[in-house]
Amino acid sequence: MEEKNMHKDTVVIHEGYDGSAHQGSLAVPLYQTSTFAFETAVQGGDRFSGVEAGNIYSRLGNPTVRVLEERMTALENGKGALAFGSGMAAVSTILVHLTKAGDHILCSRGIYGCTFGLLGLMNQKYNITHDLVRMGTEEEIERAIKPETVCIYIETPINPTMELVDLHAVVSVAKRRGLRVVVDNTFSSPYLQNPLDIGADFVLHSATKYINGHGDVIAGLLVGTDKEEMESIRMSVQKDFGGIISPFDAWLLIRGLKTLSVRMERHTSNAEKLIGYLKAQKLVEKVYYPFDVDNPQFEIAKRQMRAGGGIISFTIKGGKEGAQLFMDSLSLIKIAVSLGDAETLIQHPSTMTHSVVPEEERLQMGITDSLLRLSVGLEHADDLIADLKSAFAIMEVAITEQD
Ligand code: LCS
Repeated sequence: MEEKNMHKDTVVIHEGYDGSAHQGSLAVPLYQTSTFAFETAVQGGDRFSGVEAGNIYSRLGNPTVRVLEERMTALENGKGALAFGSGMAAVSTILVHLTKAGDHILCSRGIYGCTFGLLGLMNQKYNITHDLVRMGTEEEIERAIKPETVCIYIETPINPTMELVDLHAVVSVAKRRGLRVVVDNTFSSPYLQNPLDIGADFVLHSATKYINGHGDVIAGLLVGTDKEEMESIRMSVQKDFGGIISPFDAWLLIRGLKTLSVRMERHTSNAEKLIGYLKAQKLVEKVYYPFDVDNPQFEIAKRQMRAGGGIISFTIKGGKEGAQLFMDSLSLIKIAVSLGDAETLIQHPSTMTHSVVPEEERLQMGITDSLLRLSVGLEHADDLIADLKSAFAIMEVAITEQD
């Protein structure tokens, strides 16, 4: 069977690696080296000039990193991928690649806090402006486009509100107006959503999250639809800004990625059990999850995602104090930023991941002080529900005592 016809469950394990070229090693070898010795001086020159293909220096490419990049290219149905030392290095590289001073970036109404920070920096230093807009309809997107707009940058689902952006609508406007589309696919992973199939130009990931899945690496990945363009980014912005991944971290990602499909299925089934429980709690005001039947965006979710994944957001009674008391009352579930790990994590976006966003914009994004984000892990759902249950009981007692 041709590899390109294989299922994602198989691609995550086999793509881009042939052990017979590595003494039969089943695991991808770790090339933990900064540089590569040339056989002759002429060969070194030929590698630099591109006359001969081959390794030069690990900032320009590394065999272990290359396996990860090929696997990601196949997983996102792209034509080329680049691996980075963080998700933010992937975000900054693509935005630097696509823009110049004076350009404008159109963004989804919500974006990760540090992406928001980066856009502010680009504005201050290079007069590259941006707008965060609700992209509910094609008309709404059209109206926000300026003569200097060069790209549309979106997250869907949006961190941390779980609001969706209709990828078909964005792509249709972008094609009409000649704009590039970049999608941060961190929350879905390539197992649940493939924006390039819908017509986006670039997909990126904080690989720190589901791609790795084990909470022990910070990394990023960028996948594109044009092989030559990806290679030109490798030899320009990535090489010269230098935000590359280490071979060891790439090796850990290759290891983590092997279980992506089984992990995503468990994250999703656990999340589905938890939303039922959370929606029945009187201390919970609202639950946000893409595949919840009560979600007004459920139809969009079904058009562009295979399942809802492992992140649930919800608002809790009692505002900031209520949210903090609830978090402090949990014991199995850890209070931590990041997501997509085996451990279930909870965080308070308004004081944590999105605290850099000024209050007015934060509220426009839907991030109130009572919003909590739960990254549902791989534990048994009953144990998670038991932990949530005891935290709600502690809150009930606190409320009764107050009254
Ligand atoms: N994009 C999204 C959607 C993210 O959630 C994050 C990190 C990044 C990009 C940046 O990736 P990094 O450089 O950290 O690998 N999100 C985090 C979060 O929600 N909690 O902690 C980090």
